[in-house]
Amino acid sequence: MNRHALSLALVLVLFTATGCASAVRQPMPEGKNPNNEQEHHPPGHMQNETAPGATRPAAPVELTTRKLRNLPPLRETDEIRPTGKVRVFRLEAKPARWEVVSGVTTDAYTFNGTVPGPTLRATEGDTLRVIVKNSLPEETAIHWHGLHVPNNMDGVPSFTQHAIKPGETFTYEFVANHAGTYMYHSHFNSIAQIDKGLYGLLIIDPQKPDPALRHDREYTLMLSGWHIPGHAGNPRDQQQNGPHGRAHDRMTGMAKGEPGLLKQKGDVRSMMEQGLKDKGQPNGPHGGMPMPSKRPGDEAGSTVMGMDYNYWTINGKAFPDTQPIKVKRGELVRLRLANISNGIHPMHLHGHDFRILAKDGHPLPTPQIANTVTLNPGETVDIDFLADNPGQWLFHCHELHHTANAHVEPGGLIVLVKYES
Ligand SMILES: [Cu+2]
Repeated sequence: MNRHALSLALVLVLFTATGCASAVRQPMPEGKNPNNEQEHHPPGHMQNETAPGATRPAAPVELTTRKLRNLPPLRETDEIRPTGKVRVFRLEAKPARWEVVSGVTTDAYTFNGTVPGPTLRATEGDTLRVIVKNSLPEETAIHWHGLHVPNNMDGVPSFTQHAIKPGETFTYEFVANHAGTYMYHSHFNSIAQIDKGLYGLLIIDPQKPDPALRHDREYTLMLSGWHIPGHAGNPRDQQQNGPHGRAHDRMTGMAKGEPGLLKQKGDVRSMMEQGLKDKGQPNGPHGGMPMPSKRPGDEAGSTVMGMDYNYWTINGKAFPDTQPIKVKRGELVRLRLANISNGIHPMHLHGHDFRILAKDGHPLPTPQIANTVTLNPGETVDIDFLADNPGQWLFHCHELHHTANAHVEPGGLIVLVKYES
């Protein structure tokens, strides 16, 4: 190929490429329209929205993200001075009936009759004295999740203390040593006791809060999972039926009136219970994993299989019974999230971005801007958002099996962000 032929070929290639680009109306960089023709823009493009004859360009839109970035981060305290204040709390671990959603009530283990238990709150440097009475039919103990307590206050029977026997009282005492969002929960027969409701939030406020970072409102959201006997829809049923099998049919309403479905789910449960007894069997439902033997909590209707959830709750309630997050336009809203379940929850906020301020109580020096934050089991996360987009928005787990009640959508881990006028 001679030089002229090469040039021609190159021009043809360029022409063809330009022609293609025009045909599909790909956006061109500013000032680089080789054909000098009027550019086409898809509907909604800024240039098409300028009214004919208008001379004043529209004011730039200030992005929420920018506003969030301009806010100061949370600060970690360098030094805690004891305040000399003793904050006394009384917790009674006791059985109670708990309604996770209207019409669905289960046998729960509670602190003071509620799930979660009362939120314990103190300031850095305060002494926390928590008097725990065990009114359960079995032993228990409380672990202070995320706190640096003396070893004998850590609440792990056989390692740091004797379990608190039924009818006994035990007093925990320690200094609230760093600000943040933490949890307390049972650390005995843990899967059964936690999944029945033995947990709560523990919030420690800084001694010297940053006056430049003031939140107008604050909400706590504790995420938990439940296995409620007699209700369909645990993950193993789904595995048994396949991802688009009977469980899915029930979710989409295709299997309405189908006989035998619940019976089959009951059969699956029997198989699972048999599997528990046959511990270590290679082809059992636990793949040969050694399973703990039956424990006292099992008799009360719970199982020791933590992933056997069919209900998910925020502060003890499944959607639509979750309490809405009420905000007013212009407010800076702080949410403290804690995941006490054995599931992973990517929590997603509609219509807004938020800052991830702190993880496991610790402030992030540069808060991350996001609209989804994932909480692994045992994690706490603090986020804040600017309420600048009025309406009624969802804040929900994006593991969509967690936004259903016994496989019926919508339910579970959904909460509404509601603007008040
Ligand atoms: Cu989830």
